[in-house]
Amino acid sequence: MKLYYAPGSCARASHIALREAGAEFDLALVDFTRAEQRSEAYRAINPKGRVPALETDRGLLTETPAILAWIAQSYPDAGLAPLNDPFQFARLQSFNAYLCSTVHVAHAHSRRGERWADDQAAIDEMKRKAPEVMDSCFRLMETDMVTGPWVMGEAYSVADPYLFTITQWLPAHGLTSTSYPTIHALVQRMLERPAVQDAISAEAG
Ligand SMILES: N[C@@H](CCC(=O)N[C@@H](CS)C(=O)NCC(=O)O)C(=O)O
Repeated sequence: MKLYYAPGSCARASHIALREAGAEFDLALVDFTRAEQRSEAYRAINPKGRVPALETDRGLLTETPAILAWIAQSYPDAGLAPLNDPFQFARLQSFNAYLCSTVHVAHAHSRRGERWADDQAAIDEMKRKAPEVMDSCFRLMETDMVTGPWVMGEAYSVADPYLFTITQWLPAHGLTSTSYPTIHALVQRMLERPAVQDAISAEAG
């Protein structure tokens, strides 16, 4: 297996989950500083031009919630999802879908406005508004979604590395996780986990 990643990107969630699962995999750096994600060579691997992408023996997987669910299902002994409870599994997917489709997209409005507009004024306006939208997403997760101590309650799951990864982006918006106490405590617990420490140091090179 090979995980295509960029340091500190959303690929970190899949990276941590692979380590939690005890999977054997190689890391392949996609260097954003050289725009490698848009290179012909990388697009031949992942036409989306994004990370993460996970090369498996059955083909390429993209989209973080899909990769996380696949890891949890492929390594059931690691206990990374409520695999025997369809309702709880759907709740986990619901949380990860929110991170993917709403929170991550809110974040991208501050850095990748050119995806949605050509007009510089519109791009600037998206950038200006992004911290407000990120804050409202985090307030909603804090009050209505994250049970604590982990996202799903007592059981650690693949939702935790995903939330951890996106929470690391708050300072880019002038925000801090301390404003969301349950999420902040979860981040502190994540930082104590060997899989998280190993992933961070591997990404640092
Ligand atoms: N929906 C995708 C989003 C992937 C994505 O946008 N990844 C970012 C890094 S966090 C990326 O590759 N950006 C490169 C670019 O926009 O050029 C997922 O959740 O996996």
